[in-house]
Amino acid sequence: MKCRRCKNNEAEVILRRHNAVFCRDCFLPFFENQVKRAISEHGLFEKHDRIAVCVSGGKDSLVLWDVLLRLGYRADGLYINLGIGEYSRQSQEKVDAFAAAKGLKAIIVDLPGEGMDLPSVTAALRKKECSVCGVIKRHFFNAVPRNRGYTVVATGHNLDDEASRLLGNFLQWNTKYIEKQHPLLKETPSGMMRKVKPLVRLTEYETACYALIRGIDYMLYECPYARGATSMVYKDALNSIEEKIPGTKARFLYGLLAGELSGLGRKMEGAGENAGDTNGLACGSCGEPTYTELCGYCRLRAAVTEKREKRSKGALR
Ligand code: Q46
Ligand code: ZN
Repeated sequence: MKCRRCKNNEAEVILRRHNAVFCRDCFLPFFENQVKRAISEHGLFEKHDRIAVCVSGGKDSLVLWDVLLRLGYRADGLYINLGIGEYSRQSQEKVDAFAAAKGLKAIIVDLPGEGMDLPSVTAALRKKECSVCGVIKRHFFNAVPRNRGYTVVATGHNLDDEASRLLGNFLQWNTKYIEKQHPLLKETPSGMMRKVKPLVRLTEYETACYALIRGIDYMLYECPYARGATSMVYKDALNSIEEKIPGTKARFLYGLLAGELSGLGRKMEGAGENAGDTNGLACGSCGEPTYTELCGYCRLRAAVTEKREKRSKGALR
């Protein structure tokens, strides 16, 4: 089968939802055009913006960093070392190697260095890993770019991530979370950074094809705590529908973004996570926007310190 674009090379990428097949060379401009379209359709950022790309060492975030650089944006990687043993070590290696190959250096937040590695924090507080991880990521992915003068925070969420999250939110009737799903969450006066998802028009398969063609060496293993995540159930369900009815995922998500659900999509524009501005309230310890005296992360750190002090006093008795 010949590539639909150049009509010369053998096609290697098959996109049933677009009724298209591309060779390697022609797939890259297709991919970049989808990213450009997401950026312009949702007004994600401009050429003068400074973008902090949240990188995990996985496929999507490294692909995002790569494509933004190729499109000429000022983008730097931001990695959080969660201290999850071999998984974190290998993930950081992938990020460092990717950056070094481009003559760049990622910004690294080193939680073990702060005594806040995820396994010991969750053990001390007897909390679930992913909920603590969420507090940590929300904090550093806002505080670090903000303190370093970035104007935008970008994440590698793709069409599969967003469509499966939407399905999960509908099935549970979590309508207030649906409002947070927009690819653009605007910055707030109190200091919530603008958050964007430029890969929202591209599937897992398409980002994997881009990574392969561009020779991006990414972390193949999932975080050990990701096992049994319900999001995988929703992804599998959507994949089996997509298999029979190509284009379903895209229509499902874009329909919402276009405001087909009683104007909910339009209501979401720039709303969601960042809509609840704290009206100038800031954490007494780190200065991040928060409704309470201390932000979620500083409360977490204080609780861990207290537990450790109690334990060491107990051990001395
Ligand atoms: S939340 Fe949970 Fe992920 Fe954090 S602890 Fe691992 S699986 S990395 S996206
Ligand atoms: Zn704080």
